[in-house]
Amino acid sequence: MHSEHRAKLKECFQEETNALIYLEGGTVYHRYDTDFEYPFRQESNFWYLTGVNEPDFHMLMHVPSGTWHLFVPRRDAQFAVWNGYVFTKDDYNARYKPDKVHYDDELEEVIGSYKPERIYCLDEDSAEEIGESGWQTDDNLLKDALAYCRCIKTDWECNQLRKAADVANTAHRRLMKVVRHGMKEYEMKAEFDYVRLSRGMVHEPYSGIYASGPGSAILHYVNCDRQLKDGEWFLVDAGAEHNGYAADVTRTYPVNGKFTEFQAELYDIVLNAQNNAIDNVIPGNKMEELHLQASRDMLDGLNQMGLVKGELDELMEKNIFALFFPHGLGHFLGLDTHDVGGYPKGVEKIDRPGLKFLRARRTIEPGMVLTIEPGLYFIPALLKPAFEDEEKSRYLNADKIEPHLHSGGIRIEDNVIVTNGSNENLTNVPKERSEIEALIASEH
Ligand SMILES: [Mn+2]
Repeated sequence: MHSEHRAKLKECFQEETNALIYLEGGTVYHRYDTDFEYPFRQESNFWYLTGVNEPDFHMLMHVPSGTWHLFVPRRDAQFAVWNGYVFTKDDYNARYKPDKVHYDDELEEVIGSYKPERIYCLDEDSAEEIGESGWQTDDNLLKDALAYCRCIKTDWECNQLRKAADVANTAHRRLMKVVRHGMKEYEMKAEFDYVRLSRGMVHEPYSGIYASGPGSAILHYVNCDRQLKDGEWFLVDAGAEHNGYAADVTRTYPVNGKFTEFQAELYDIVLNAQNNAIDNVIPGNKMEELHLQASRDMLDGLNQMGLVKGELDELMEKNIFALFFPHGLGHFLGLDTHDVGGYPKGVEKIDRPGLKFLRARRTIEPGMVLTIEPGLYFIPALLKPAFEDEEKSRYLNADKIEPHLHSGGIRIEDNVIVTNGSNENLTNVPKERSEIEALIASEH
């Protein structure tokens, strides 16, 4: 597993005759100037290459031979008093199976023994530190090389993602069973976290969003304290993390479990766009094409509902979709929720409303893992100025939009592994209206 990752990285530097790769693992963070420790979670690149999820480690890899060295912290007895144990080099050797294990104060000596031509570092800071002894460093290539490797998942990685997805699926189903008006958003979070934690997944891959009513149109809603009200939307964007690998799933449904006619029409527009996009997550297609197609599908739906008006091509050209769908269609998923590899060298972000934040722009290949998450939102901060804008206002039916301006929004998000010619959807949570209504009704 992690040896496979190191072998992939070594391939990227195959022209090198005597180079080293150096990475520093993560450390513990404290809350401001206190002794409150945030739970430790390894830096993703370090975890990817070593499998070590403990603080204060370093690693070196000699490129031509592939020999990898693990540098472990030299702890004193006080550490054991507060943290339980002090492990020896032999303990770490058995646990992580590096080619060589050393204490961290031996780093300089080991580097010196190679007399490397160049040392590849992840960032400027570590390059500066390592370069202090006069070694030539490069902080440019390693990050891109790791992004290139991490973007295509191995079978083992896909299995970790499946396990995270399985727990996220169960937790999302539970929320559909317990949702009812009068509950607080944090009670919904508690239900989700109960499933996640009781399955041993202590880390959240990202701060979940538990948003009702108008909060469902706030893309990074963090409040989590509002009461769920009859007739409103509830949007939950929450996942799980297994061995560092993330699930990232969103569902939106009416708090009372029954879609109104208006909610149903709007919901089906998003669902239809999402299903179309997932069908097109196949090798050879490009993420931006999928994004534009989903935007077009949803604009077409809004046009048929009479919320926007005009000829579809013209509406697209005027970026009217971005008023209702102001984020990217999806992103890579892996050790990071917004995983690396979205922009390979030479591909720039497109400076166009709605596309600017699209995190994954590259041709789809087998082994990539993506989220597909279209959404439609009534965001007063975007729509109100648009009503006043001479150019945009003529494409908007303000009279029909205004009554819904504070009703929130809908997002539906699944996680998809690209396979040869097709894909595997890891998310198995009801998203058809009839399935959602049935599940919500089942426990009431
Ligand atoms: Mn996402």
